[in-house]
Amino acid sequence: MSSKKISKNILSIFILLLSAILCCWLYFVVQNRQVHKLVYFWDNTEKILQLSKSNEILQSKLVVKNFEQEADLDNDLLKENYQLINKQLLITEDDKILWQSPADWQVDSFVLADADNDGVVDINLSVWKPGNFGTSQPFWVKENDMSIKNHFFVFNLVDNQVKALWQSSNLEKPNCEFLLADIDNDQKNDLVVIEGEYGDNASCQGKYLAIWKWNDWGFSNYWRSLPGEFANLQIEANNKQNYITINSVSF
Ligand SMILES: [Ca+2]
Ligand SMILES: [Ca+2]
Ligand SMILES: [Ca+2]
Repeated sequence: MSSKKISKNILSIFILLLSAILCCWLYFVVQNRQVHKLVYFWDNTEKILQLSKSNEILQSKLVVKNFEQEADLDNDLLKENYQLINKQLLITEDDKILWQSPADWQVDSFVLADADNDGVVDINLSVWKPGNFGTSQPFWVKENDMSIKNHFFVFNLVDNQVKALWQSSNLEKPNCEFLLADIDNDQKNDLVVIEGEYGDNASCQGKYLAIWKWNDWGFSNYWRSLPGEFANLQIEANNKQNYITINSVSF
C-alpha cells in the first residue's frame, strides 16, 4: 500500500471520527435544552428590567393573549365581541358585523388596552401583511415593498366604525408576542414584546424581550434584553407591581 493511500485512509478515518464527535455533541446540546420560566421586574433606580430571584409570584392578575373577548369600546352600552378566527379579527355587536380585518392580513394576536394612554381603550393588533404601510401609502413613496412583514397597528372603535390611530410600516424586528401593561409603575401602559427575526413564511423565533413606550407619534424602545430564546409572554401582578414572566431556553 502506498504512503499516499495510507494518508488518504487516515484522513477518512479522522473525518469520520470528527463527524461522530460532532453528532454526539449536537445530540447532547439538543437533549440538554432546558426551558426555564423567568420572572422580570422593573428596577426604577437602574432603569432596567431585572431578573427576579423568586420565581414564585402570587397571581392576583394575569394578562394573557386572548382569542375572544367582549368589551364596549364605543360606550354605546352594547358589548362588542372580538374574535380571532383563522388569523382574521372579527368584531361584532348585537350579531352585526362591525369590522373584519382585510383578507390579506394575518392577525397573530390582538390586545384590548390603552396603548397611547389617553384613557380610551384601543384595539392593538400584530399583523403580517404584504406592503410596507398600513391602509394608506404616503404619496411620496413610489414603490411599495410587497414582501410579507410584521406590523403593529392601533385602532379605535368610534360610532361602530374602526378607525386607525397608528400603523407601523414594516417592523425591523417582528413581534412574536406582545402585551400591554404598566411595567415601570408610572401609571401608563408599556408595550411589552418578544421580538424575533424574520424567518420563512411569516414565522417568528423569539430572540429579545423588549419594552416600548408611546411617545405621541409612535413607540420608542425603552429597554431590550440580550439575545436569547424567548416564548410564552405573560404578565402577573403582585402588590401593585407588574411582573413579566417568560419562558427562556438555556443549556
Ligand atoms: Ca359597543
Ligand atoms: Ca387609547
Ligand atoms: Ca409604564
